[in-house]
Amino acid sequence: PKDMPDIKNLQKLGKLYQLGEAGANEIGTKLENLDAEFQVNYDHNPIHHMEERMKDVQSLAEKMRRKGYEMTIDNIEMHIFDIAGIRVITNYIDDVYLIEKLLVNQSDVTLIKRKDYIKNPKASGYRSLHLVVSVPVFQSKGSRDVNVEIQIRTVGMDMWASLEHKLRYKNDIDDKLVSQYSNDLHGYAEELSGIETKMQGIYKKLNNYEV
Ligand code: 0O2
Repeated sequence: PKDMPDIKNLQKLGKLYQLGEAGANEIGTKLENLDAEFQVNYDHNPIHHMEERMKDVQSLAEKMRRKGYEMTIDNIEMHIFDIAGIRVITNYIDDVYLIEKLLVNQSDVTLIKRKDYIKNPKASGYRSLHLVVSVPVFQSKGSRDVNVEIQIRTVGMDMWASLEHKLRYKNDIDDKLVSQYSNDLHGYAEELSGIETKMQGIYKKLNNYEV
């Protein structure tokens, strides 16, 4: 495609992806360490599991087009914060904010951007806490601050987002059905949120911990 970078820029893009991946690894290790410490000290695992992903170049190009920027390395560095992403799936809702607090309080982590779609869900019903943090990555020629996007959400929110994502990208079913399912899913997001809050209440009574 004509908006894809040329060979020289492709090499620069490769370097950007390598840096991004290193940043995501740094954050991933921090999160694993936090979860392990919680298990030992509080007999509680805030993290259910994590998924790391690098944005594929096609969807990077689409996002640049959507935002109206020419596909240059400078523009990508300046305007795209989610080349490297980590999705953190937590067991309970409070764990989302616990993970945020413990990560952002670390002296080498800087919060760049925060969108709380749990307090303010999207029109679709989508819930998740989105953070962009910057973390230093040590390279042969010194340290570079790298942006990593972190999506933190519960098991229920994740289950919902996967199904809704599938519906969003399915174009072989009729519009009426899509709008009915979207409507149903909007309601289910609220029901799930209610159930997760109630289950968290029981869990907290059974497993008392103070941080
Ligand atoms: P991919 O391939 O996962 O990246 P910004 O990045 O803040 O400049 P953007 O992209 O509008 O602007 O950010 P937003 O809306 O905060 O977050 C985008 C990502 O959140 C999406 O990634 C999805 O992973 C997720 N998301 C946001 N809204 C919804 C929703 O209604 N339903 C579902 N299932 N997921 C959602 P991308 O960009 O789609 O793809």
